[in-house]
Amino acid sequence: MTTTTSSTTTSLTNNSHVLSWVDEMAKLTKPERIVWCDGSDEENKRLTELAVSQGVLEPLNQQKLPGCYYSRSNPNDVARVEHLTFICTPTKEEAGPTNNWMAPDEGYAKLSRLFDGSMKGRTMYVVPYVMGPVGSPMSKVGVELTDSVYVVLNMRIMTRMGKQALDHLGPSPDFNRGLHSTLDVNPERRFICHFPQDNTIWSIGSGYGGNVLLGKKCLALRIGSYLGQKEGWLAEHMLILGVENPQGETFYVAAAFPSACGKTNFAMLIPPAHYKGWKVYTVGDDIAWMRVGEDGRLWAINPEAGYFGVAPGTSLKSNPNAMKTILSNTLFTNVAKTDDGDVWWEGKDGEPPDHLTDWQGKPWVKGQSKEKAAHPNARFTAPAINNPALSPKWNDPKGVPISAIIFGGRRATTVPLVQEAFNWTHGVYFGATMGSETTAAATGQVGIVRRDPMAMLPFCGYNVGDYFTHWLDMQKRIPNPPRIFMVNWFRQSPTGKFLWPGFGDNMRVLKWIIDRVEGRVGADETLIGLVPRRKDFDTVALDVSAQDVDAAMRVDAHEWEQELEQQGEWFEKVGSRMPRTLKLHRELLLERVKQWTGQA
Ligand code: OXD
Ligand code: MN
Repeated sequence: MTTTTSSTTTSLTNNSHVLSWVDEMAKLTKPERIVWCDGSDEENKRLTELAVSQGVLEPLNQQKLPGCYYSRSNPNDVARVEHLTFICTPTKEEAGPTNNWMAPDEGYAKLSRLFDGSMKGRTMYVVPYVMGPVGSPMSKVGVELTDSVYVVLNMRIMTRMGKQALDHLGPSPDFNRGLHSTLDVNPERRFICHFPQDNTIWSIGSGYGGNVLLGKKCLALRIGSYLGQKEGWLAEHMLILGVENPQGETFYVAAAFPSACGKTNFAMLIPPAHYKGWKVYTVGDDIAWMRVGEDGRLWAINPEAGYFGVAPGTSLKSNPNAMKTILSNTLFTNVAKTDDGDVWWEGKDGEPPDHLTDWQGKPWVKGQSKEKAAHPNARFTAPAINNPALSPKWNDPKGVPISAIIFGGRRATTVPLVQEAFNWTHGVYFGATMGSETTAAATGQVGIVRRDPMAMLPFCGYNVGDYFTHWLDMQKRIPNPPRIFMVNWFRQSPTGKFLWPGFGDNMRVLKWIIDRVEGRVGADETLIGLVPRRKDFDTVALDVSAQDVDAAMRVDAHEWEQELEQQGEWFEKVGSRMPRTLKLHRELLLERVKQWTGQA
């Protein structure tokens, strides 16, 4: 071997645990050189220029979009790969029925064979990063070793990266060990393996964000949820927002929605015009880490420092704050490009230009090209500090106190626009049974519900039954718990029309939730939860008929009978670790519903 591997020592840290691990991984992957990332502006400039010279990034129009660059991924590598994502725990039972499992020895052996020499002739970047505000006791450090300059530049936006992370870590061995190589970007040699017991992630064969920005889904959710269970806190797939009322009081809410259900839009919501003096602030758009504070409330931080958002559908109508956020220092992946170096995607404002270069680099002509110009999962990676609605507390090491937790699926039927849980157990039940309908047009089975508990189906790093138990147990730790709500923006009429307009009008639902938290309004008790009394629900200047609002809010006992039966099938799938409390809770609800419909 004739590599000119540079020294694994660095002036950035003398943490012996970091140094010896980097050394060990370099011996395995055999890079030509090792570059330690300090996170400086100078480094960002240098690496951006390098990425441009290598064709990894293309500069966009710097007058219109200063500091913005464009990247195209391999067409075989455009999304997270759930079937190639593994939880490597000593037993299969620990990973549970919703995860792919591999034994740790097998995982290390299999991936070592692939990583062996995978960085020959390449640079290994050492990327130290903090998830969460620097100096916060709620934050965690990771170090990602990667041979992708694209990953480094994205990590710089998405995390607090560089020397600050090594300073935060000090001499401690407590950091996540992330190893990533793009190898030859071949789905046959692509694996995303998590070793929760070792706080380690090995990802190979992909260059796509969710698989390779290891701080995000891999550390902040999969490993994070495991650490949360062990250490008594919650790592959740939730946005965090603050709502300020005209009196200047701010209430913070955390909300879980499945991927691609508009979390970024909700986190950046602009209230309707008549909400004078109200303001919504973004703390985070994807992930919340929540711990009990000294005051007995649940406090949340957003572990991320940027947004890795879906571009298609983002417009001045759907999300004006996002459109402002992505005007500078943003990386775009797999969107389309205009002839003057601007970006475009389906659902952006206005008519598509006559001519574009599509996400695969091919010419795209309006009215002629059949394929979409941007990939449906095209992304922007944008710094949080660009967001005009960014909360002044987003970087607060204490986090923000959570008054309400919202769960929301994408349901065409059954689930009302909003309901409040009777108690903590019922709220956990909301989360555990959350789901979205598949259209399943190909098989004709419309209305099959894919359960996505707490929106964590692809992200829970341990047995989902134990995860439910952990949620139930958290009640003991939280003397002043948040109230729990369930929302559904996606209910449809029998003819398939959406009953609720969503977007900014979701403020009306948020207002009711805040009113409940403050004890300002009562609620009607139904068999399955507490729903708004019409007089308390704001419909001023709402462009929807009263009948449609009623239909969106309706609780139909017959629909619920079917729903509760189906929830039983889901609980069966969870298997032996499904908490008895939630099973009994389902039986109780079902029994009452059956009494109502006359079936009992
Ligand atoms: C995401 C996801 O990218 O949930 O945030 O898939
Ligand atoms: Mn997400």
